[in-house]
Amino acid sequence: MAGFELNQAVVMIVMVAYMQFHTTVAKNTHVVGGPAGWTIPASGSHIYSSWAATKTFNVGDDLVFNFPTGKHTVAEVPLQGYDQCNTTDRARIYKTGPATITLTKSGTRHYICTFHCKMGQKLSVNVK
Ligand SMILES: *[C@@H]1O[C@H](CO)[C@@H](O)[C@H](O)[C@H]1NC(C)=O
Ligand SMILES: [Cu+2]
Repeated sequence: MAGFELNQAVVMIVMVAYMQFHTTVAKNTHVVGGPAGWTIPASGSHIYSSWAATKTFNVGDDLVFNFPTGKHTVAEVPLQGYDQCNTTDRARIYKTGPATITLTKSGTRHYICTFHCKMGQKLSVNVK
């Protein structure tokens, strides 16, 4: 009987550890734009909106922007800056590629390349 209870206790401990692993460590890495990376899109920013539409972004996930340092940047900007390619109110700028950005809070986040935003190099993600 004691052995049976011990087995149950072990099973419980393993289950709790498994659940904690999945709630605290589960984090996804999203490579922006897939294999094409962070670049001037051949046919406009819909390439990045289409890419984002296929993903679910959660707090704690990472965005990886793959680009050669000096060729592009990643600036986090408010909606107005995203729409108008205006970097005045940018929150942060990343000039070294690849740039990994952790999504630390929920809501919509906007990223633009300060060189090529007007050519459609911009990304908006909705973080759950
Ligand atoms: C860019 O944004 C700033 C701050 O919101 C604003 O003052 C400025 O007029 C904007 N510039 C352009 C060209 O829209
Ligand atoms: Cu660029």
